[in-house]
Amino acid sequence: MSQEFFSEIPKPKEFEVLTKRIQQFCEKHADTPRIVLVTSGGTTVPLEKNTVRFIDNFSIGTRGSSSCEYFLSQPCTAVVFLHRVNSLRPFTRHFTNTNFFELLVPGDDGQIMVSQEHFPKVKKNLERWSLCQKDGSLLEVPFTSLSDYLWMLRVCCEAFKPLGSKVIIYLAAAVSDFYIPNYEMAEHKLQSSEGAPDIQLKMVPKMLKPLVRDWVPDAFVASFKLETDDEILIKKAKKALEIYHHELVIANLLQTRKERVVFVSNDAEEIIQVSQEEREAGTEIEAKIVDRLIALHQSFVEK
Ligand code: 9Z3
Repeated sequence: MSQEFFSEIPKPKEFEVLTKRIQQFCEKHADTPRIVLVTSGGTTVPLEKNTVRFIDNFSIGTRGSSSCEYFLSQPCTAVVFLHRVNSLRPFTRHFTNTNFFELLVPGDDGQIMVSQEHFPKVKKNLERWSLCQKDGSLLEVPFTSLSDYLWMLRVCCEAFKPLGSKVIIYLAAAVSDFYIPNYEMAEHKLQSSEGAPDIQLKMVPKMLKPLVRDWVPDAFVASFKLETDDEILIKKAKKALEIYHHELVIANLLQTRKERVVFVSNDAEEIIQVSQEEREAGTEIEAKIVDRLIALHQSFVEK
């Protein structure tokens, strides 16, 4: 089924280049004790092949980019960060609400310096980012559309397969459930003069199935379940575990996703939360999520 589906969706423009980079990253990290794939941000569903309009969702990649940082702060860990273009990225995410020029001050001798106010934060994040560049522990892979995302997800997983149980797949991206197949998509911009388009969306097959069963059968797979209705959240998380047989579903509500998640596994339901005071003191829920996940992965590997 998934094979057939892939033949209906276009490959990303830079497919070969990105695939090579991912394969080289995996070769380089063949002996690194822990390898993580973090997916982040929302996927677009284009309405035209020469895309002017597309369907999108709310996700800006806070969960993915911050989790990525916390994974990288663990010892002996390398991360592939599969992210939506222009969504939040590790280390630079701390500056997205700051006007770029406010970070800088012109010096007397024509030099440009970082403002005193922002200096500690810039220094800290620049140092952490530079370290990742130097030791090659972070590979950032961009996507925009649903089809880009699915192709690159499969490539990443297939490259990770030989690395076995030391792999963590952390699926935080908000992925569309609907798409327009290539053969039904207009070539050029839809014309308003022709009236409102009658577009029939199709269901995207659930990729978690081939992912868990075929692409990375030995990896620790953590998917996220997002709902807006508290009544059905845990039920649906359990259902996902039953169907896909992976290790963990992290259940979150749109409205409270920054304060509370529930780790749903075969033998437990565990609430992870940050209090108002903790948040005000700068604790992010992703720090706790990643800490707990690392512990679960450790016992998974030992088993
Ligand atoms: C999540 O549930 C993430 O936690 C969020 C993070 C997308 C809510 P932000 O980017 O948001 O920090 O603003 N991701 C998974 C969402 C999803 O598409 N899950 C599918 C589902 O619920 C299953 S894989 O059916």
